[in-house]
Amino acid sequence: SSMEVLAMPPPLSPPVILTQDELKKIAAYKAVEFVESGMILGLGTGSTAKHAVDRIGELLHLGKLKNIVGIPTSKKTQEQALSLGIPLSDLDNHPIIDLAIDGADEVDPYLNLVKGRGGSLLRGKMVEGACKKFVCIVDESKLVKHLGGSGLAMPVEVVPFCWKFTANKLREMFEDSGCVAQLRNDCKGEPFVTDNGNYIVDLYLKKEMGDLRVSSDAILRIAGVVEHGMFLDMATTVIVAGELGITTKNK
Ligand code: ABF
Repeated sequence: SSMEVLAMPPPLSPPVILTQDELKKIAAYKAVEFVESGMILGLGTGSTAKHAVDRIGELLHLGKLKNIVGIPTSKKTQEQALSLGIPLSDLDNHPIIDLAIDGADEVDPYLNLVKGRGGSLLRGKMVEGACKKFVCIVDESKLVKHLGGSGLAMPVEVVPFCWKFTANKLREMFEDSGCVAQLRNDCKGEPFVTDNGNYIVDLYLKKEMGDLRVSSDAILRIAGVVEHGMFLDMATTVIVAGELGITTKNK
């Protein structure tokens, strides 16, 4: 019997699927291209910003960057930067920062952000508020049409003193949006404590919030509130890494 030899189709190169962490790293490395020697740099927090801080440490060691001063946005980033040998200082000594690079949980079309789902927001808001340029780095999963409409938490940092009272004021404020206000717990079921010794109340809304500026101001008027995770009109650039490439959005 004869054997039929079938022509094999040419091998297809497998599609390159990047993991979410690889996308975060791509956005982070792109942002570090904005860093120049001699800059005072705000160092962000979270799994995306971590790649940027690693990269800055690497460029310092390679001698490609010189005379950088880092201003960390959390204790965790402070530890990371110290372990990388990045010289550090603070806002008291450097009230004006050249550039900050940090992640976010949500980014709307106007470059407004939600931050703090990872637990850090107050130090970041102080540092990023003092920056000439704030480059936010995200993978495309963070893009939303409206902040707070994703069904995920809108974090509010509150003083521990009578936090239930404060949480209830917040819930009442957004009652029309079907708000649930929940104290954030750590992995042991104890209240999560921020770098500043405060608690976080996560707001879950069934409908997106109305005017963001009005909501922001109203939240900040509640006495027990320290700060919230909406970063309105702060990012000057957002770098988005997606399956189809990198997009840079400028204000
Ligand atoms: C911090 O990192 C927080 O403000 C924000 O919640 C988070 C984003 O984390 P990741 O990059 O890990 O998604 O800046």
